Amino acid sequence: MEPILNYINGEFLPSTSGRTMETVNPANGQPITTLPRSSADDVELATAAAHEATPSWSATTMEERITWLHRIADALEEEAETIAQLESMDTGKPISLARRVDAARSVSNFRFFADFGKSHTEPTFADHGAVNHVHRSPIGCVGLITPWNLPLYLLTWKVAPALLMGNTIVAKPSELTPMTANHLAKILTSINFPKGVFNLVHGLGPEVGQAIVEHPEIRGISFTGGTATGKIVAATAAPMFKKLSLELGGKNATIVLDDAPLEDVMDGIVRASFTNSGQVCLCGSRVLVDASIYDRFKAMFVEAVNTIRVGDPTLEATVMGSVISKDHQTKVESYIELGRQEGGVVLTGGTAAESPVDDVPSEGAFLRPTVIEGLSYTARTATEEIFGPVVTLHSFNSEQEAIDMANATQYGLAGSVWTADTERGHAFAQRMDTGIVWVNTWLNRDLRTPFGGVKQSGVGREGGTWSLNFFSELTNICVQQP
Ligand code: TXE
Repeated sequence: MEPILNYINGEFLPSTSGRTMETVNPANGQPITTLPRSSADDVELATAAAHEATPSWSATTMEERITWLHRIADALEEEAETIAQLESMDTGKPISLARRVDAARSVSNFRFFADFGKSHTEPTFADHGAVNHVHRSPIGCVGLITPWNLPLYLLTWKVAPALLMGNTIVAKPSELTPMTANHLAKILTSINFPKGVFNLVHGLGPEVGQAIVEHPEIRGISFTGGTATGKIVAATAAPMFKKLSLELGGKNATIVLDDAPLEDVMDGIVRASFTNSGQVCLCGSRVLVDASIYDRFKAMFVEAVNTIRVGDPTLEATVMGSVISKDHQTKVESYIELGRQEGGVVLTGGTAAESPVDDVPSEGAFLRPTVIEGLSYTARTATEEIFGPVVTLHSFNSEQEAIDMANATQYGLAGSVWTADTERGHAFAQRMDTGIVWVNTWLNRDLRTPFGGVKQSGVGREGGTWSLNFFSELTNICVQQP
C-alpha cells in the first residue's frame, strides 16, 4: 500500500528528516506500509499551519461548522467499508467489529456533535437588574493524542467537538495504527475542507506526542491512552496551565448479583469481557459473582466463552481476531503466567503455545479468551490492567463485599452490574467508585452523557456538553441596563 504521510496544511508530506517506520498487520505479521517517524520539527510545521488557519476557522459561524461536520459524516459513511477494512488490517480486529463499531461510530461522532451543536443553547442568568450571558469561544489550537485499540472511533470522538467549537487541530494517532487517521485526512482533502484546520503528525509518542504536549501554541490536550503515559502528559502540560482531558486505563468489574437471570445476561457479560480481544478500556476484566450462584455461573460462562470464534479477522464469522501486536501478546501471556504464580487456575484459554488458535499464521498475535479463577481480588493479575482477552473470576458473600472488591483497584473507569431488580442495580451502581456503570447492559453509549474515569483512569469528562466545555473557553458577560 502507498506510504502514509503527515497531513500538514492540507498537504501530504514526509517527515522533515525523511525517517520512516513500518506498520504491521498483527494478524499475519506482514508489513502493511510505512509511516513518517516525525519529530518536533514536524510538530512545529503542523502547529504553524494550525496557527495560520485559526483566525479564519474560528471566525466561522456555528452553522457553517455544523454543515462541515455533516459533510465529513457523509463522506465517512460513503467510505465506511474501506475504513472498516483498513481498521481491521491495522489492528487485527474482526471485520464485523470494525464495521459495526469503529466505522459506524466514526460517522456517528460527527453526526452527533453536529446535531448537538444545533440544539445546544447557552444559559443566561438574570438577577438584580443584570443579565449574565455565557459566551463560548474556541481554545485555539488543540492537540489530540489517541491509542491503538479504537483508532478512528477515538480520534473522531475528539475531532468532531474540537472542530464544532472552532478549534484547529494537531493530531497524533498511535504509531501502531495510522491507517484510518490517514484516510480521514484523505476524506477532508476530497471535500475541500479548509487547509491547516486539521493536521496529522505520525510517529512515536515520546518524540511526536511529547512535542505536541510541550508546544506553547497548543493550548489544550485531549489524551486517550495508558495511565503511565497519562502521567507523563500531565506532568508536561500542568506547569504550562494547558486544558487537559485524560482518558486512561481501567480494570473494570462485572458484578453478577444473586438474582441475575443468567440465561438472559450471559451474552452481555461475555461481550463485556472479550470484545476487541479485551482491548477496550471499558471491558470488564474482573467478574465478581455472588457465591450462591458461582458454580452455575462459572459453568455457563466458560461454556459461552468457548463458543467464541477466534481466527482470521477477514472472515465474516470471526468474533475475535488477533491482539494488536506480538509484543502485546507476550505481555498478555506474562499475566496469564503471573495468574498461575499467584495461585490462579486457568479454566479455559491460556498462552498461544498451550491453547493455539486454528488456521491462522504463526506470525499472527492470536490468543484464545482466557478465564482464571481462584485468585485473591488483591492479586496483581486481578488489579493491574492486562488489556487483553483475560478475565479473572471471583465470588463474594455480600453486596458490601462486592463493592469493596470492585473498588479495590487504582482504577475507576467503568463497571457493570447484572440483576433482575434494576432499582437494586441502580442503588448498587451509586456505590461504585467509577465514572461509568452499566446495569444489565454494556457499552450502551448515549453520546450526550459524561464519559471518563476517576483515580488512575483519568481526569475530566468528554461527551455532550462536557466535550463542548472542554473544547471551548467560557466568558461570562454581565449586562446591566444603564
Ligand atoms: O497507550 P499509550 P496505547 C488505554 C488502555 C491501554 C492503552 C493502550 O488502558 O493501557 O490505552 O493504548 C502516545 N507523550 N486506553 O498502548 O502507550 C502514543 O504514541 C505524548 C484507555 O496506545 O499510552 C499513542 O498515540 N504522547 C482509553 C498514545 O500516546 C505519548 C481507551 C497512547 O499511547 C507519549 C483506550 C508521550 N510521552 C485505551 N508516549 C479510555 N480510557 O477511554 C506515548 N504517547
